[in-house]
Amino acid sequence: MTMSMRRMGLLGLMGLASLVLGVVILGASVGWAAQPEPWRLGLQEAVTPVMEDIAWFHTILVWLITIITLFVLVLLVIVVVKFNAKANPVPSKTTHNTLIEVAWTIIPVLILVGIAVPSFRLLFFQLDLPKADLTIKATGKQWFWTYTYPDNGPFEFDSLMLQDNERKPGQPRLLAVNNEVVVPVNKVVRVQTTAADVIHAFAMPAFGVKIDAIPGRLNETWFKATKEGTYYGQCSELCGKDHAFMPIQIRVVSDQAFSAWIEDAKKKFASVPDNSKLADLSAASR
Ligand SMILES: [Cu+2]
Repeated sequence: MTMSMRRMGLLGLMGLASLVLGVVILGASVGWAAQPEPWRLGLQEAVTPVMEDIAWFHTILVWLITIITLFVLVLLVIVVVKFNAKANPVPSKTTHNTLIEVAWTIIPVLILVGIAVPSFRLLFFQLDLPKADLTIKATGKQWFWTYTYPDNGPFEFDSLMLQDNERKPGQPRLLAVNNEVVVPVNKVVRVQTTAADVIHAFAMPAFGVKIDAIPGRLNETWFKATKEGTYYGQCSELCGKDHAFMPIQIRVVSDQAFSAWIEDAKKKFASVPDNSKLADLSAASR
């Protein structure tokens, strides 16, 4: 095998690898669902304006990367075929070409600026909280989440992953919880996150939400779910041995269903005792 043949083989392999990678990434940008699925490569279905923008931006970038990669591959192949030692025994001594040098500086700069503009627009969209219709507070704990609804009354509940023997048919393994978060559809929900022990992260792929939950600090983000349904997410910060077993389940419902759920929750999760009850208890124990 001659040197150039070996080089050809190597380049061919590299080309094939980048092509496969391109196809895989392209595949990753099609196909949707509201929870992780076996063999899924793409993003989950977007159900918030933020996630729609993220998915759009992701697709644009994948196309851009694919085109650039193929362009570079074509250039490499031309170099290998036209300018190897056999085809081109007397190499040119050219060292500068002002036009090409300016072009290969300016064009990438323009591409990067073109990426930066929608990128920053998306960042501001995510981080600039609109006026919220309601707030939920998620506290990460080893290894479950505790939720409160600060503007809907004094109740608090723990949300623990269902074990295999607790799951009903249709409830996904490692994702379904005993007490889900319920929010109204088409309402701006402010999510406040914190943690009681170590750093956790509140992540809901279909909503485009991922935010750290840090002890002693209150982070906030937002979402506006535009489609009723049940959505699953997970803790996304390594937080100890059961990090993989503290999923997040959010059910998006109509306004009426949400009001009804709030009334139920106030009774069901009335674990935060008000003072009159405390007085009763202490009187009873006397
Ligand atoms: Cu965690």
